Amino acid sequence: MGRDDYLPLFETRSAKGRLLYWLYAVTVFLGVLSICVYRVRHFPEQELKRWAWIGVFMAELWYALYWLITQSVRYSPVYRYTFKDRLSRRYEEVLPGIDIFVCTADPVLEPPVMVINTVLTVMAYNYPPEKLNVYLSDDGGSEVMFYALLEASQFSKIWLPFCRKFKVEPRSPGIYFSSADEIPVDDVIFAKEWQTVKNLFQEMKERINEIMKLGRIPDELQKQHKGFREWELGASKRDHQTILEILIDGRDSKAMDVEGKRLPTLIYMAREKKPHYQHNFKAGAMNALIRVSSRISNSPIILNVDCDQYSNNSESVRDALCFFMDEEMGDNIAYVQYPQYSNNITKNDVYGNYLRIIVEVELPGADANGGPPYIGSGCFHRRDALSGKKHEKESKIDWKKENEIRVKESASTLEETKILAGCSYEENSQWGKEMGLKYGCPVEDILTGLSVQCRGWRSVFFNPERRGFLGVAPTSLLQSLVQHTRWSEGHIQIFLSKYCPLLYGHGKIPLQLQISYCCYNLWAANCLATLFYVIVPPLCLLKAITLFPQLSSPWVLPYAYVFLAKYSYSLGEFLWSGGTLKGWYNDQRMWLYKRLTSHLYGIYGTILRSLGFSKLSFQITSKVADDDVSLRYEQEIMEFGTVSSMFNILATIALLNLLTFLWIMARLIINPQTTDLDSSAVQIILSGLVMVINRPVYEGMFFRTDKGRMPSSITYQSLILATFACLLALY
Ligand SMILES: *[C@@H]1O[C@H](CO)[C@@H](O)[C@H](O)[C@H]1NC(C)=O
Ligand SMILES: CC(=O)N[C@H]1CO[C@H](CO)[C@@H](O)[C@@H]1O
Repeated sequence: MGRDDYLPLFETRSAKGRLLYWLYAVTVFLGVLSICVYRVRHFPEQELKRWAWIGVFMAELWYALYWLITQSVRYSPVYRYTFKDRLSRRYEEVLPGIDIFVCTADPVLEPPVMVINTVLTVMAYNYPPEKLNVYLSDDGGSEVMFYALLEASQFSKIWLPFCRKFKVEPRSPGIYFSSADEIPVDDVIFAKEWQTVKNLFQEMKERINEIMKLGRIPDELQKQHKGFREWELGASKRDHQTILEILIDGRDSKAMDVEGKRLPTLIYMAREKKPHYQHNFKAGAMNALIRVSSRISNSPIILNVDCDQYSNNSESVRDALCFFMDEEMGDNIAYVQYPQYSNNITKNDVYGNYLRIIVEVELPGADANGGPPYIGSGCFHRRDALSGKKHEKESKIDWKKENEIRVKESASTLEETKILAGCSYEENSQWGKEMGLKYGCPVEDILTGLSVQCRGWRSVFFNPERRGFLGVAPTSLLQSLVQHTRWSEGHIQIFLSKYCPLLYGHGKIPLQLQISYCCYNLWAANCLATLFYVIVPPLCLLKAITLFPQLSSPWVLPYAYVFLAKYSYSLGEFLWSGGTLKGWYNDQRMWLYKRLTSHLYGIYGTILRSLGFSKLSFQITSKVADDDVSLRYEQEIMEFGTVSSMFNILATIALLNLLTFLWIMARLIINPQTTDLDSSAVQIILSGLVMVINRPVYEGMFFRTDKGRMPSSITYQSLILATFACLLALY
């Protein structure tokens, strides 16, 4: 036992600059109050104006409330740091086993080569290999995926020693070899091996892609493994029995790499699928994995990653263990959530995919309040917590004993284990309710995290400088908006269900944490206020109805202050967390667009569902893009290109503001007396801002000629609609 027995394994630091924050928060709050006073004291007489006034006032009240809610994740963010050297000094001999779940669902949208790259990165963690168990769940039930994994199991015997010997990073062969194209010259041995491994990888990749094109496995390859027999017997994507194959058995001391070192366990699983059975998407796959792994390796810690989220840091397992194994504070930690980054983000991030403020500001804020939500991927779990166990105080874990007990519990045959992944296994059980991931919600991960926290656990957000996991971001506007639609729909459903954090969490988790959840749960609720704010003031402008204070009146000051303070603070936050000015402008635009489309559709979907019209469906975001689209993505040109009602909304609003603005300008030039500039100034500025933010839409409609421009049918429809609305307002 060393001197540092009682030094903690991780450290928590609070953010600085709190005085400035409070100054901002309090003054903005006062500004908002003054705006309310103005709205009440200047309540208009005239009928039409009164309705518009009430609408604007409601929108402003909503914004104020939502702004207050979002302060819950701002006032005291915390940042975590780990001490891996202390971990290995104290616990190297008793490090727990780790079960790693990789989920894939479609071999076309999620190409096998990408999936095995991810698998190889998690096999190559800097961790005792016999303690790593990697499970690939293939909901696509694809023979090609199985073949690819078989190839990966062979390749790992070369790749793992290569990584170990030369400290290769990142440990995804695809990324590693594509980012370092040239042969390293300074080290002859390295250069030689580098070239050999690269060639082997290249050949493997070509073999897999060849088979992918062919669509089936040639007979001579089928002899390589008995697993292929399942497909010979007629397994198809929607109808097959459980396929469970151990490709590398790490418990077997004969499973060795080319240097005679042990290998991690590698398992392929396609849970049973039958038509007419509800499969519950990824949550169903995860629950099957939890059960199956409990009979094979039964490790106390589970990591789950999406198949596109490769590990960019071979130390991530050790980092996570610093939290779970900390003597003081580790016992009540249920999961350690890493942020989801993408390696496809361009400099100014046109589609705001980085979600910079959420990742860098809000999740650390939620961490301080009791723990971040579980966001579905890149998350280390304590098996017990995920399976449904309550947190018990004073439950110290003896990691050495823990490992032994678990190994005993897990002894079953493969045939017995397969039953656990059957379609009917969950009938009349608590799986999907109290055990495992919850079912029935498009964001089942959030709901699961919430219920884990409500069972007395906390969670931790860990965002190391070198990213833990990197995925693929959507590369077109529509993909991004559709992805966000699913999220916002799921969130609002949670809010409206019995799982609403304010009710479900009442008395179980801190109030601040309940409110933190509401920031996201109420995303969709923003759409009405925003729609009102970008449509009604310009129409009122045409009708000469003024909704804001005159420029010369002192009441304009609170508006100006709240506006400037809020946006400067937001810009400050963005730049502080490493963004660019243009990135901020793009991010603001994306939030506006999400509110106008994704959130609206989210609400609409929720209403339909509550009336019983539509069933839950789950769209997988494609991880492949056309060359054309990719090129524009890299040049940060906004991609429209397809016909979608979402674009109709965006284009109509952009045109409406443009037409109003032009009309007013024309009137001011031709006949200045008819317009009261002083009273309408704020509305004119508002329309001007909407135009500034919509620049890419105007370009897409009128100036671009490439394939990603706005489809002309949408331009015409929106033009007609916007003109009609203006005429209606004028006469
Ligand atoms: C990924 O890892 C490499 C080193 O292996 C590092 O240079 C790079 O910055 C990491 N990427 C991110 C986004 O952190
Ligand atoms: C879908 C897509 O555009 N993927 C790209 C992500 O970024 C990598 C490397 O930057 C590209 O190779 C992929 O084509």
